[in-house]
Amino acid sequence: MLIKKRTGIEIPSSEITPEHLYHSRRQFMKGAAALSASALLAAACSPQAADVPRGSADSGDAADQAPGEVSTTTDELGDPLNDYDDVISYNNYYEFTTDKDTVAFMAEDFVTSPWQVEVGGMVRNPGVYDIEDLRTKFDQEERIYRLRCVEAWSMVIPWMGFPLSKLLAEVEPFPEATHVRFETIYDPEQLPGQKRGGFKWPYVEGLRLDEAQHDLAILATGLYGKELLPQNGAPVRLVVPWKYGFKSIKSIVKIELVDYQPTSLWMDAAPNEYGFYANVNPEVPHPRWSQATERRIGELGRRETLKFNGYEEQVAGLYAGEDLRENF
Ligand SMILES: Nc1nc2c(c(=O)[nH]1)N[C@H]1C(S)=C(S)[C@@H](COP(=O)(O)O)O[C@H]1N2
Ligand SMILES: [Mo]
Repeated sequence: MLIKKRTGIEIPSSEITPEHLYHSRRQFMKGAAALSASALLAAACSPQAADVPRGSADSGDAADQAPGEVSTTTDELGDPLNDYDDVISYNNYYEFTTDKDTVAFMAEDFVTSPWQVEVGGMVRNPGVYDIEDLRTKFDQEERIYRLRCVEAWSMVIPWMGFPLSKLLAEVEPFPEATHVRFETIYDPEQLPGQKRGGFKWPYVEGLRLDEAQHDLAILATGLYGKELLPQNGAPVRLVVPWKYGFKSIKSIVKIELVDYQPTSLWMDAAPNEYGFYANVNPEVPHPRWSQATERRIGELGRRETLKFNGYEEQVAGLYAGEDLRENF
């Protein structure tokens, strides 16, 4: 993984890019949005979008959003970053809708300020953190990560954020704490999906404490050098790149240290399909589909899925001696 340390507030790219380049980039993005291979792919792969190419309707808004600065164009494996437009317009966020192409539109007016995150449970120093505290207290770093959805699509995303371990160190977990439990905001008026049955809202996720303390696990506050947009989990979301995307819970309001394995929303909804660990593993199929390959958004054809999503060297030690089929 590439880590570039950055401190302080990011300047919007519109202020640091010469005016004419900024506008020509916007023009380019608008043209590209209508024609990109990923738009065609998305149209081909999602029935709802089949007869309405993206770029014609709501992704006009997406194309108006110019990305900020990033330090590189690829991840550490040489895979190109996904286009900003794809990252902000193809999303899973069931609190809005299950239609990935419509989340961005539905989430447009989601209120992310003021915002507080309560950190507590089995800790010496519980506290309520204002989103601004999280942005300024902890150095924001760029982290280029692959995101592999359990549905077998993936992207490469340049996040901005900080290691969760830094926040945990500050609150000082008691020795009895074994796991970390995360909760998304519960607000059915703003999140219409929470009025639907079938899921136990709010969205809940969890990590073992040693997983949560691993340097690769971050709390993200931005991507492509800009603050997160609502569809990507603004104002703060978890990113755990070696696990399936559903572990990376969005729009967090509560982080709790506990002494039990939390039951996530997905474990509760379908325990035989979604386990607590959800480590990316091409050898363990989902009960309804293979996990051996994936579709990288923006590419034709499929790629082999990598064990632990390509982060095996860094994280395999967390699971030494464990049965990865049993702990799926
Ligand atoms: N609260 C909440 N968090 C969530 C989800 C969700 O529906 N609700 N979807 C998850 C899934 S399945 C994926 S793949 C990622 C997608 O993140 P992205 O839209 O920023 O790419 O968010 C995860 N976090
Ligand atoms: Mo996902």
